[in-house]
Amino acid sequence: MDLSTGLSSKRRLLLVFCVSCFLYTSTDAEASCKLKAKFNLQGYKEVVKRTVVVGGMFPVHERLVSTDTNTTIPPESSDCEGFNFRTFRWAQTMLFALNEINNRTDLLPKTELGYVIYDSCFTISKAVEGTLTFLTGQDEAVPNYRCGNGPPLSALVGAGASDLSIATARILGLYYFPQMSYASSCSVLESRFQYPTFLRTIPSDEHQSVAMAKLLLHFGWTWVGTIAAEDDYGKYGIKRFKEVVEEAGVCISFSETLPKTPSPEAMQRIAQAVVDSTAKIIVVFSSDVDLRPLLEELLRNNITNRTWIASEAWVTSAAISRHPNILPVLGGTIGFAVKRAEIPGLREHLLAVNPYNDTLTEEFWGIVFNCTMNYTQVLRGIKRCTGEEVIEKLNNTYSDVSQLRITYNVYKAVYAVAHALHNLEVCKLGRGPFENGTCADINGFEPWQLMYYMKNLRFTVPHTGEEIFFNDGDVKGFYEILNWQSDSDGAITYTNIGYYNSTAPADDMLTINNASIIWNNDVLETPRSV
Ligand code: TCR
Repeated sequence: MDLSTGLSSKRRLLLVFCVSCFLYTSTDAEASCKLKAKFNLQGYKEVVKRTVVVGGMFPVHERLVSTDTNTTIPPESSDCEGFNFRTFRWAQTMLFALNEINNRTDLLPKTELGYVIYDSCFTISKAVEGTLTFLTGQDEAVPNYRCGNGPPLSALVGAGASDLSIATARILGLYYFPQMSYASSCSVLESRFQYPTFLRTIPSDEHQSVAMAKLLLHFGWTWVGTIAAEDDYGKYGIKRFKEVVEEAGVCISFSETLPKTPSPEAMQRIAQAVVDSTAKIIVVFSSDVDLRPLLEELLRNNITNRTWIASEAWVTSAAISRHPNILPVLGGTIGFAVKRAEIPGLREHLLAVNPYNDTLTEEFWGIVFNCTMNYTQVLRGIKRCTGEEVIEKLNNTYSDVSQLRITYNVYKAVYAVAHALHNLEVCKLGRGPFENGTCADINGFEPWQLMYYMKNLRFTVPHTGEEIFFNDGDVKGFYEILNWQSDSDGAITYTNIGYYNSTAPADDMLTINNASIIWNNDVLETPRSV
C-alpha cells in the first residue's frame, strides 16, 4: 500500500504533500491560484464525498542549509538538510490516522479528509512560510489572499517545537484558525489571550518543570546543575524548574545554555562546567537535536559519575540513547515521558511508504538504501535507486514503534480535528451552538466555528481507549518516569520507575519505586547531589 493508493483511488484525497519546495513556482499569485484551483477540480472529479483539508507541519529536516546573505540576487526560500527519521515517522502517522478516519463509516461518513503537509525544518522562518502558504493557498505566501474555490481548510496539526508554534499560533490566531499541536509543550502557549486558537495533545511544561523539581526533592538533592536549549522550550522549562527548586532551598551550581548553532568551543565550555562543578545531578531541558553536540563532547572526555535528568524531548530519543558507548556517560538517566501507545497497523503503514510519492519519501528512500533518484546525481556516480529495494526488514528509528509517544500525540491530534469536524457536520439546525441555534456548514465553515467544536471536544482514542478533552486548550499533566538501564547486550532500555499525575492530590502526584532504579555505573544506592 503506498501513500496515495493507500487512500484508495476510488476516494482520492487531495494529495498536496508540500515540502520545502512547493508544487508551483509561479511568482504571480493569481496565476498560481488558478493553477491550483484547476488541479483541485481535477482531483475532485472522482471524489464521491466532499473534502476538507487538514494542514500538518512537521520538522522533518533539522536545519536550513546555510545561505549567504548576498543581496545582489533575489532571495530564495532556503533548502533544508539533516533528514530526521523520528519526525518523518510523525508525518507518516498523520497520514495513517487520516487514512484510518477516511475508512471509517461512523466518523465523518460523508466527508473525506485531505491534507497539506509542510516541513518546518525546525526553523521559525520555514514554519511561518508554511503557515502563510496554508492560509493563502498560494505557493507564494501572500497574506489576506486566498483562492475562492478549493476545499475548506480545517485546522493545522503542528508545529513541532514550541518556538515554531509560538510563531504560527500568532498568525493563525489573527484569523481565529484552529491549531492542534502534538509536541509544543512550552508553558507560554497556555495563554489564550495571546494564542486564542492554540490547543495541544501534549501537556504543558508547567507540569514537567514542577515534576522535575519534586523528583529532586524526593531524593533529597540540594545541589544541581542545569543545561537548557536556547529556545522557548529550554528557557521557560528550566526557568520554572529553578523557581520551584529554589523556593524549596535547592541551590543551582551552574546554568548553561546549548546554542542553536553549536561551536566546538561552546561545547568544550559546557562540558568543562560539568567537570568543574561538584554537582552530580544535572537537569537538561532540551531537544535531542540540540543536545547531541554536547553529548559528543561528554563522550570524548568520558565524563561519568553524574545523574542526568532528562526532559521529555530527549528521554526516549534513539539519537541519544543508541549512540555507541553511551552507557558509562548517560546510564542511570532519569526522565519524563508522555504516554506511550501501541497503534495497530502503524508499522505496516510506515513500511508501505512509496518512494515515488513526494520529495520527502524520495529523500528518505535514498538515505535508507544509499542511492538516489536524482538523475544529475546518478551522472555524478551515485547509485541509482530502483524503487524495488526491500524495506520490510528496515529496522531503524523510523520503523521502531516501541516508543510511540509524540507519535501517539500526533495520532490524537488528527483524531481531535476529525471529531470536531464530525460534530460540526452532524449539528442539527435549531439546536446548533451559534446564534439562534444555527449550525455551521461543513461545505464552507468559518475557522471560528470549527474552533468552537475543537474547544468543546470530548472523545475516546481508538485502540487505547484514552479519553481526551481540553481544559482551556490543554490536556492534563501526566508523565511516566523512565530510568535508562542496560540490557544484557549493553544497550539502553527505558525502565518505568514511576509516574507523575498533576491532577492527583499534592502528596500523591509523584510516585516512584526507588528500588527499581539503577544509577550511573550500575550503582544501586541513590547518589548524593554533591
Ligand atoms: N516539546 C518541545 C519539542 C519537543 C520535541 C520532542 C522535539 C518535545 N518532544 C521530541 C523532538 C522530539 C516537547 C517544544 O519545543 O515544545
